[in-house]
Amino acid sequence: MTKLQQVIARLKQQSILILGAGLSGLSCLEFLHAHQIKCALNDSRDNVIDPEVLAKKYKNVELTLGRWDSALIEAADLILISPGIDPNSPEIAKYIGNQTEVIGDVELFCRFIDTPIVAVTGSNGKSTVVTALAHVGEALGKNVVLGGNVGAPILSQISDDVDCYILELSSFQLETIKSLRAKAAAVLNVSDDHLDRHQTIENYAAIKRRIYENSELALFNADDARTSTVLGQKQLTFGGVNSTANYRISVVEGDYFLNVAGEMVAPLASLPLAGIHNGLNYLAVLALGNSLGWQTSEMLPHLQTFKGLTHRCQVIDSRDGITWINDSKATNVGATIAAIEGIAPTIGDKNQLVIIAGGDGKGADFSPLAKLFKQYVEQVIVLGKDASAIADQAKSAIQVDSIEEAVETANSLTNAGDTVLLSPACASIDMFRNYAQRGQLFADAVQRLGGKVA
Ligand code: UMA
Ligand code: ADP
Repeated sequence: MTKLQQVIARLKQQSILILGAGLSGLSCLEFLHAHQIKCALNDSRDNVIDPEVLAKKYKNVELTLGRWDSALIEAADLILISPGIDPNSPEIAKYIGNQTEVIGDVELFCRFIDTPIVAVTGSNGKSTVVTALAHVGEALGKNVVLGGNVGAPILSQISDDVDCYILELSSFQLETIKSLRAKAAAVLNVSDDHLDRHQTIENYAAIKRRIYENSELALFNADDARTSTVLGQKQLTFGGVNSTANYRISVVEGDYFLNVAGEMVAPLASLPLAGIHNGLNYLAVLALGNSLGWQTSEMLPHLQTFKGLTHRCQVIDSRDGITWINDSKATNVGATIAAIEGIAPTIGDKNQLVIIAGGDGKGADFSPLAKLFKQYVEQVIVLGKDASAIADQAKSAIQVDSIEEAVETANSLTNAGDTVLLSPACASIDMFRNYAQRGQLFADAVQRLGGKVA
């Protein structure tokens, strides 16, 4: 019997409930359906899926929408829970029996996959690192499959002859992980995020470090103690200019270089993604690629052709001489700090940096922003649920009600040569569908301005 056959045989004996009818819940449903395994599906919200369409495609699925179904939860042997649903939330936890197993789609995947897996987590940089690694792998002719938190649920990505699965994992997915045995695993960094769910940063960091359990190689950030592990596997580090990491940034005659085991392999300025934080991302890609047997020298040309992801410090085309930067994916304080530190030194002394921030802070502490606002930022424009908590970090701030008003206000405060940075330090859900919609509306508003200089 293969591992997959064993997993399926076991699933067929269980009463299975999928919680959440989003991307991961539906990928679980599709997987079970493809293997003729019965299950129930429960989503506490209405209108997330059309029950008739679902019933046509998946016969015999018991479906409850609009409320948590306590009877289904109590009856389940196995709950496949979506990452966005907290298994510890009282309205669910009280119905989950002691014998019931609660896992996510990624844990199910790891129970039967023997193909090498590279797994990456961290508060920031995950999507950039895994997408760049997949880009490099493809360019080297490898059959790499990218999935997980980056967008495509991994159960819907399974295919034949895969050389390597590259998984981006969130703390929510790692919360229910037991069977991951990664060829290489990395925690890129840990800063305040999702504390509304994980309560303390220590708890959040410990969940992230579960990625290292049973991994062949642990790659961690030499400058961030919360990423390091004491498990017994092979360890490698990456880090910034003051570190002695295996993969580090070095300064030679004022220029920054990627340094791999003492060798300067590329000047940072020769690569497309700006900022020291992206230098660290490049180092992580090289280290993870090396762990798969890819040579640094063959990977480097393909880092050149990776142009980065939208909504991450992306410069928007504009005709007004102002540099408008869309960093809508900065959904936590750490990302905004990296953006300000990366961008501020590139702005001439005579030019101003204006920042637009705010949204749902998810319980984060914004005080680390105060020093950077003081040092680098001329104007702070705030919006959303935690607008005033961010305004408190600045000497003065202007509160607005919409992203369009934020852009107009920034436009009225700036001139050619200045930079306006949307880097919210917050999630977008209080005002937008997601960070991508927030970034797109920002870019659209900038385009509509027309331009101060033609
Ligand atoms: N739901 C309820 N009740 C609740 C909360 C949610 O019923 O109280 C239901 C919703 O109605 C919805 C479903 O659960 O139908 C959504 O489940 P979900 O929030 O887990 O979202 P998915 O669509 O399954 O997407 C998830 C990840 N979402 C989250 O972790 C919140 C996606 O990461 C991931 O790309 C996808 O699985 C595929 O693996 C997104 C994300 O925001 C990008 N991640 C967070 C982040 O990056 O910070 C962790
Ligand atoms: P994630 O998938 O972890 O959210 P992304 O690559 O999507 O990471 O980037 C999210 C945000 O973090 C963006 O604002 C980006 O500019 C910033 N960022 C990217 N890499 C790093 C890093 N290594 N350290 C801090 N911030 C980063």
